[in-house]
Amino acid sequence: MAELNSRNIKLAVQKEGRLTAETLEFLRNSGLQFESYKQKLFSLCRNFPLEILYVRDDDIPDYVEKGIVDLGIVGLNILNEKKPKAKKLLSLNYGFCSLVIAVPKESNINSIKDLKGKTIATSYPQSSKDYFKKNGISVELVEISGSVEITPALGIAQAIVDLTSSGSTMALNDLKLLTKIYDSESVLVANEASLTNGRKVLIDKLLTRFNGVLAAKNYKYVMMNAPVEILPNVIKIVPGLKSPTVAPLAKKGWISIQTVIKEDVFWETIEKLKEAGAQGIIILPIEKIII
Ligand code: PRT
Ligand code: ZN
Repeated sequence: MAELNSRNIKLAVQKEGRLTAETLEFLRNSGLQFESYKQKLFSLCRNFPLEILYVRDDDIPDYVEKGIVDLGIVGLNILNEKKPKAKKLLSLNYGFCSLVIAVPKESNINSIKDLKGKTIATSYPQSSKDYFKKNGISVELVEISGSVEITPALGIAQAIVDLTSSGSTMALNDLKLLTKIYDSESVLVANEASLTNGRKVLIDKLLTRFNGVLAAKNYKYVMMNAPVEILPNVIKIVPGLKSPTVAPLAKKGWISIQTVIKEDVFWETIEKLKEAGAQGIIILPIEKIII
């Protein structure tokens, strides 16, 4: 069992919020074993020298920059806002949202140029400042810590800059989207010194696991039976991550083909394989791919 000591690497994750469940699931899918009941202060992994610290998401960039932790998992939005001196290592493919500018549906603000001189409420002052500066539009920013969506109705602001994912909160507050500032998802970020000192070996081991889980999400494993003469055709249809495995079947002139197919072309590839004469196609999820 791993021990609590200074040789462990430390990873900060959100204690309680939108990213917590998916982050813990991602870590467990990476083969890390730990207890997280009520995520007290930290967990010690049973099978890897890793401590997981549970903190407010806003504190993660600072902890990573200062080396209180070696790694952090946090929304890209928080990194864009806090701009820590730290290295982004991976995008983790969950926690998707966008930072947007929205205005009341009835508003006569129709383009970002119409925002000139207007008051804009946001919890993302730095991202907003950067955006308006880049676009040469001077606005009055009001920093609000929560419920930014209701500020136009309260007469506090004429527009807002806020996160959205489904868009339903905007719709409920009679707001319409004016433009998007950036897209965000959950990311893995590292302390710069931890990437050059003795901890790098452990970080690289974790990265292999994380990349394995991420790559597996993009592929499916497929087994099929086919007449031997269509094999060249099958190889053309399946742009393989690796060369397909081919084995003879008891039925004369027939083979079994096993391969992987990329998620984004999956169904069109399956259709082409069927048209080419493949039969009995079996599709399996992949747990990890180590390249
Ligand atoms: O307590 P702590 O400080 O750790 O958490 P928090 O309350 O600051 O953050 P939390 O848990 O709300 O969000 C954590 C992270 O989730 C954010 O930093 C983003 O990276 C990500 N994320 C993904 C979102 C959303 N989707 C999202 N929809 N963060 C916030 N929202 C808000 C949105 O602004 C709106 O108010 O959720 C509401 C519902 O959104 P719609 O568009 O689905 O209606
Ligand atoms: Zn927060």
